[in-house]
Parts: sequence; C-alpha cells; structure tokens
Amino acid sequence: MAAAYPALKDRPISNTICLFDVDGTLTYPRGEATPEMLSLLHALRQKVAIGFVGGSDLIKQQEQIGAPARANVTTLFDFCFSENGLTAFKLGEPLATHSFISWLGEPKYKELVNFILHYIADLDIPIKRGTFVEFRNGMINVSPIGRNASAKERDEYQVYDLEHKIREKFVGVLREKFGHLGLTYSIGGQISFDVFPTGWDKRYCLQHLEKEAKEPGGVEYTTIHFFGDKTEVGGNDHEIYSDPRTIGHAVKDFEDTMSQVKKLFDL
Ligand code: M1P
Repeated sequence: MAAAYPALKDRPISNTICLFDVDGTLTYPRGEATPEMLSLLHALRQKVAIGFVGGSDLIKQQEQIGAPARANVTTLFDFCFSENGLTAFKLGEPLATHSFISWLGEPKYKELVNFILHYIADLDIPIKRGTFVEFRNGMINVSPIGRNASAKERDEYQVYDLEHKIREKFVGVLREKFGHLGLTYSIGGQISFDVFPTGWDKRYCLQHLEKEAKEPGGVEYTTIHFFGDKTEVGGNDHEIYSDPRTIGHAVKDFEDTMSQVKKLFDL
C-alpha cells in the first residue's frame, strides 16, 4: 500500500523543499538506495516536500531508488526531475516540459550526431561496445565505449579515460566545432558525457517549482535545499548548488547526506 503524506500545503514546513542529486548523494554511485535512506526520505517527506534531480533518465532512477523500495519511483518523492527536469513528475503525474530535439531541430541534430559517430568510429580505444549515442528527452548522452559496457568494462574504461583524457578531448573538439549551437557538454559519470542546451543543467528543474507557485492552490517554495556530491566547478551539481535560489549542501556520499538531513530537520 502506498504511504500517506500530508498534502503539500499542509506539511509542517510547507514553504520548504529538499532536492537531492541521485548518484553519490542518495545512493552509492550507480548503486541502489539503502533501506535506511528510504526510511529517512519517508520521514523527511512528512515534514517538507522532497524531490530528486538527476542527470540520468527515469529508468535509471527507477532501478536505483524505485526497485529497492519495490515501488514506482514517482510515488516516493513529491517531485521527480529526471534528465535535470526535462522529464518531470509532481505527485506521480507528468508535468509539461520541452525536448532536446524540438529545441535543436532535425538538421542540426543530424549534423551533430553524424560528426559524433564518425569521431567515435575513428577513436582507437581498447574496447568498444554498443549504444554510443543515447537519445533522451532533454539531452543526448555520448559514450566512446558505448552504454552496453558491463560494470567491469565501465570501471576499466574510467581509469583509461582519466589517463588518456578521451572524453575531455572529445568535448573540446565538439565545443570548437559546434560552438554556434549553444550546447553544454557535461562529464557527470564514468563512461559518457551529456549534451544539452546551455541552461538546461540541473537549474532547469527550478522552473517547475516556479510554475507550481503560480498554480491555483500551488505552494511557493521560498526555501529550496539542494544536496549534491559534484558541487565543485565543472561538476554537474555545481550550477544548481551555487544558484541564488537554492541553499546548497555539498555532501561526500549518501551517508553524509543522511547525517546532514537528520541534523537540519531534527530527524
Ligand atoms: O548521473 C551522472 C551520469 O550518470 C551516467 O553516466 P555514466 O553512464 O557515464 O556513468 C549517465 O546517465 C549520465 O547521463 C549522467 O549524467
């Protein structure tokens, strides 16, 4: 049976929302949320609104948070922001949003993806697998080794990439050649990088909260806490962490998130 929570406007601290990055903040990197984390989120949700804002798509957040809770991840948070909020849910219902392809247009996208695929074809790296470009609603994700790499192959690739700067050089070339497209390239994980319109970083999700405030009966969140582990310059949590609309909390790992949340909200 789904857990019961007070309506958003009736939460004890109703002007406050806690937003969490996923990988490394709510879970081990690429891992699953622990029972302790799930139970803390449940307790926190009795007091304030909660949401996640992840760079990955909803499928990944379902695996990392929904599956261990044996629930649909969209029922575990008041707001779910996948792909930085380009796929968004409020209380389990989808919110209207934009798409990468309608923003960029087919001709420019084709030019970009053709270049990327040629570049990867010419890359001499130890192994290649499949799915080199993953097409998502709000971004594309580009992986030189391919997203079908196994866990072991991922770990090995990450070490290789750090040493040979494969992704860093790739992104440098794309910035140079496609500078006119207004895209941001973000290396957030182990084997890939994300490409999305500039400004569609994690701050994008704040637009949904601003709209929520204007809805009839909607809640205005005057205090927005954000917790993330990649808050340094260049990390994919940096922009929302340092945005004046949020109170940023840098965490070392999910255990640190738990201890900061407990302290802040007396849980
Ligand atoms: O959440 C961080 C990143 O996680 C994945 O990266 P990788 O597969 O390289 O480890 C991707 O889902 C990426 O989009 C995301 O930003």
